[in-house]
Amino acid sequence: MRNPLKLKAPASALAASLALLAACQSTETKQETTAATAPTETSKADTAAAKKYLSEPLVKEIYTADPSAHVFNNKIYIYPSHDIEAGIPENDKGDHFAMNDYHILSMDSVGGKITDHGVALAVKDIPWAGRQLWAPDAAFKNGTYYLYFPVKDKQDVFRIGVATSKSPAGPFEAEATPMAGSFSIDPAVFQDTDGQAYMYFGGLWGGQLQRWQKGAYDANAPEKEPNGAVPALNARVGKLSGDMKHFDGPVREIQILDEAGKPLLASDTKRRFFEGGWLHKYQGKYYFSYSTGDTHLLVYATSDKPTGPFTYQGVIMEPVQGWTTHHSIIEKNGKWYIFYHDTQLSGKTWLRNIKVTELKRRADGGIETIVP
Ligand code: FUB
Repeated sequence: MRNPLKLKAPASALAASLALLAACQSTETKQETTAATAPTETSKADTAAAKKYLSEPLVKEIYTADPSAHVFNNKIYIYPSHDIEAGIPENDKGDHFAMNDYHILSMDSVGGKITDHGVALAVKDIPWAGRQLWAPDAAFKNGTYYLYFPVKDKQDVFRIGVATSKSPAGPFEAEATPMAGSFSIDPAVFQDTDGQAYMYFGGLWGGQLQRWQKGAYDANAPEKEPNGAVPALNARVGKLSGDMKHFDGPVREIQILDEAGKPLLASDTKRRFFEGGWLHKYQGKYYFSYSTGDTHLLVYATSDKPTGPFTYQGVIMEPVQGWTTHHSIIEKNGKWYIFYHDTQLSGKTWLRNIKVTELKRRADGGIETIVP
């Protein structure tokens, strides 16, 4: 079960969550806040507990998760999920992650003032959507910004939609239908140096990836992935068309291999793909990083090609507080950063807060493990 009690929340953080709850539901207008804001009563009370965390939440006025960060126009834009208290009991399908809209955040540099640009897209404005706006991503091409979002359709099947805007901060207007051939969750779009864009996506359990093993949605498939000494189910990758709104050709399952060149097995739960994929390029190599889900790690694998096969390399981040772990990686002014989330503010796994810290590499390009 996606159990929030895996790691205990500090008592002061739990108290803070009650005080914050009302404010968290209502931030419809543009707001400005600061990463290291003047201390409020809540944050003062939190100081002692916060010391046990590597980084502080980037925003405290709303709950945010699944941060996809990008540098557009020399600013950092963050495309997170907007967590809310929906009052839905927890289950392995993630019904309690019942988000309704997105807020886009921006800052000039890490540590700078954060701007919350208000609601950028809401479920009610997506013609085909049913419920649960999960982890989004964004891209820019030829004067247009693209927001990619997973949401369940009216049949309760996750699909990936695309919405456009002339501003990186939105508001975004959704296309009338989901992307043809899309399914599951957690889209991450990577644009290679030759201009070609790729979308990586997929997530197990509540993300429904295990329901697509036969090429079409299987409503009778188990709620979890196959287990044991069988190849693990993997993320999908598809080339995007020139207009960034369609897949250009077939979507394929990527391969993640062990050190002996064999596919990772489903039983290898500390290394196999679960959800939250991200692709970045460093010194000509492609780094595919992802969450291992029920073992709560962020790990990575590398390849000489954007579509893989990828070879498993190691752990980027040890478990955070909370069940889910999700990240993105960007470079700004020669430094690399990882955006991630935990549940410092609320102690509840479905009410998360985004954070950022520096990503450091070894001389061979390997990523140093972060203890959050
Ligand atoms: O936020 C809902 C889901 O939780 C995301 O899609 C997953 O990656 C996990 O973070």
